[in-house]
Amino acid sequence: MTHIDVAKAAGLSETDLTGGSLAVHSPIDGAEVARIKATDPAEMPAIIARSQSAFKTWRNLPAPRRGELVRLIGEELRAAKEELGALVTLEAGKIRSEGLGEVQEMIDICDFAVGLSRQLYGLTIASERAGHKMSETWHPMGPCGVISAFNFPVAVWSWNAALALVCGNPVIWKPSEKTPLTAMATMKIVERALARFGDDAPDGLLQLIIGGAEIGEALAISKDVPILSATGSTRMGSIVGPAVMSRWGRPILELGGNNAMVVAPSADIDMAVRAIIFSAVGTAGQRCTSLRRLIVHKSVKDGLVDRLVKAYASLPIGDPREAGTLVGPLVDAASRDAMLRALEVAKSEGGTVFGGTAVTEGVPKGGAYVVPAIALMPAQTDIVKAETFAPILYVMEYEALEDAIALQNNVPQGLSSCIFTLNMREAETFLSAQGSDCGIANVNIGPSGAEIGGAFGGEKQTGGGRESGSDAWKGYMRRQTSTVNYSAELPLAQGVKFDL
Ligand code: UN1
Repeated sequence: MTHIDVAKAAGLSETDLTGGSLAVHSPIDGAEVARIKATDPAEMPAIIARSQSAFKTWRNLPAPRRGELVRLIGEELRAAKEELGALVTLEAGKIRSEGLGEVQEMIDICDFAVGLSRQLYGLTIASERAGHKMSETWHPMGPCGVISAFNFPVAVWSWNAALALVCGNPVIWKPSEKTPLTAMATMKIVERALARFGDDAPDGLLQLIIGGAEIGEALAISKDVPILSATGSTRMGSIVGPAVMSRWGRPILELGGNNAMVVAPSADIDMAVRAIIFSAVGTAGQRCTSLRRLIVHKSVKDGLVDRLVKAYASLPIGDPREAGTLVGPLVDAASRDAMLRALEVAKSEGGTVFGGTAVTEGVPKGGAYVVPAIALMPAQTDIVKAETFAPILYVMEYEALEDAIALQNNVPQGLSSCIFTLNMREAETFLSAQGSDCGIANVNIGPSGAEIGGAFGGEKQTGGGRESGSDAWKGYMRRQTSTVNYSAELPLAQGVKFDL
């Protein structure tokens, strides 16, 4: 199938793919797939106004009815899974199984949100005053902006949109400029669900805007967009977060990760090797949750490194559409160059590097393919503390668990982490208050590939936001505390007397 055929099979028409000024390239071979129309920044006020007006209707619809729309979106996604998954592969360069997995993640969050639509639970609270009732209720907030990154071009939108919708909020989505086609195809799927849902869905409930920083900024500065969920680099978040907060909006930030695995002496090394390979080289190291640092006990380090170096030497690198490929391309040449530069720095900081070269043979021409790298480091140097969005695994050793945990925590980012150990004391210490400081901490599982049922996000430079499961929905609603006095007295709290 040609690139155009893949895009058309996912529902995009000739008109969608041509006549605009924004060129879309496939990381597979660098070929131009489409030239699409970008959103004129001058249209942003009207787009936001449409969202505000949709909010006035949508917030009044009972939440289970709102959930019905999300159920239909999930159904349409199931029907379109193959085609949308193939487009994710084309536009983001993921291998087939990961492209499909991304769509499955969208389906999963839709299922979760449908159930949630009947469970937006509040509280009743014991009042200190006789004849008084206290309660807590959750209300819709208003338009929710979603800025998503190229590496999960559609799933990140769905975690936000599925929750925002059942919570009563319209959504305005700005995907990465590198991956607008998957977003456009997702909107076609959404349109089919909206058509089945009927007239209850207001115009402007789900909107897509395409372009660069300028339109993202319009979302960040508009007081009519009370929630802005942004996924991407710490640099982007450091601009978006303060902009949203300076006008008293609510940012939900999911930024850089620098995820580590501690491998303890008792670890099941066979399992650790498999987990390391998936989490360090899967998605070509371009997940926020990718494994970037291996902190290995001295007693097992040499054996583990030998096995990894051998396994890395036989990684199937190449066209992500081909069965058997495990490592597809990086998103573009700039990403590859950043990886090669980081490895030079690692060497200058005393590192010994295996792999980490550009691949040009046996791969489609025009793509940025690399051999994933292992870098043995003498210490946690500056380059190890930085997130390079590519398959580089820095290896360090430790002797006492305390030191391993200190190393794990001593980076600016705080997304995901894990320990491989069969020792219950070590596992529980890693998960305890004196353990990992990350939003995600796993035992005998790699740091990537989280299920949607848990809250997803992390601390420090990761931004502190939570999306997806658990009670992350509360981030999309406003909390209201109500005290009702059903007595004929007017007692004041804290026993204050104030009688005239
Ligand atoms: C991301 O890279 O932005 O946990 C999200 C994971 C996926 C999500 C990654 N479920 O790896």
